[in-house]
Amino acid sequence: MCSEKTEQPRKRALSCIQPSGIPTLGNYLGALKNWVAMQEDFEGIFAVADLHAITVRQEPAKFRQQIYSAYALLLAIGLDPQKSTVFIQSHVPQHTQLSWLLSCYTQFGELSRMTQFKDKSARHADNINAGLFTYPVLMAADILLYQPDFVPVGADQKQHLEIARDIAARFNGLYGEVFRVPEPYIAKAGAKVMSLQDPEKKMSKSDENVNAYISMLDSREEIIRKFKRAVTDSEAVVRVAPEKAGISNLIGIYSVITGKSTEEIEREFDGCGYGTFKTAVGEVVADELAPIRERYDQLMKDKAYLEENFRQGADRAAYMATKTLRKAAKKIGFVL
Ligand code: ATP
Ligand code: LTN
Repeated sequence: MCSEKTEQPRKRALSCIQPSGIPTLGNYLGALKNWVAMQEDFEGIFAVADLHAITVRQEPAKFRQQIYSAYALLLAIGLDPQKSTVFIQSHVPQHTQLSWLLSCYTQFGELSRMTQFKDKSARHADNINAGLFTYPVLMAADILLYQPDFVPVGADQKQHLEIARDIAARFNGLYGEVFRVPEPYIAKAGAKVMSLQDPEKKMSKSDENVNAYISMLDSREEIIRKFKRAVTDSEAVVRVAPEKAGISNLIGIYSVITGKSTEEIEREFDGCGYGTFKTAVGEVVADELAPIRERYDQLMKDKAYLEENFRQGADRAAYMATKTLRKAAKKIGFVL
């Protein structure tokens, strides 16, 4: 007798990245690397969040290039557009449509508490636009449209994920089970990579100081040079400690890439100066990023291939998104 094999449906993971500049080592270790790892066991849905990026001014030609570039990078790190749905947010209009609906179920007060809004409005004081304020509602729509189980993000996005969960629960409370309430998936290692120039701040691709971050497309020489210039302390002992934020950050980076524990690293570099350690960190990072950069360069030469994939990705995404949007609209009472 042959026994019927019952396939468990795979759990869904969804995440997005803004095309607001070339992704950094922080984006890679905090988010992107996990997306690739999850793609085997999860049904992956990954997008370039271009609509989010215009909450700060973008120069049109450069912005267009950054969108292509972000999409190419997603494929270059190993996301397979046949296995996962990889698309560009603005190609699926259901995101903005659901965002409007959800904004009517989101309180002004809860949006006012978002730390990213407070930070960004301080940094862009001349352009505190409504989009910057309602950004978390669009992000909630990005997520809830696809009914994911998990959302893999860096630690800085935890608060945005909480509000998405609150909005979903509130909507479900009013109308019944419309949205799945997703869990954040924040890997312990690499969840917060800090700036190389100010280790109290997170590494950010929009930092004005290029020495503060490693871009995923930096050359080997640039990577090593930036690590050599990284701000540390004067003790010259390779160990993790709260008062040694700079060196602790470098140990964290070295640890995620090599898989070695903090203790192993402290032992390996016992008695070595910071110079030796910084060069070692630079080398492992350069080795990790080199093949990605090579694939990226090839992909950027083939716009037709990128276009074919992001169109297909958008079709697949729109199919899923339409179902959820219609369900939500019907519950509210719209005539469909
Ligand atoms: P910006 O720096 O322009 O504000 P960002 O890099 O914070 O943008 P995204 O590009 O949208 O924002 O981030 C993509 C993913 O990378 C998110 O999951 C975010 O949590 C993660 N991430 C961003 N910076 C870091 C960091 N320094 N360490 C770990 N993860 C990070
Ligand atoms: N807000 C995120 C990017 C983002 C996102 C999302 C992440 C937009 N939509 C949906 C996860 C799920 C950021 O700035 N890092």
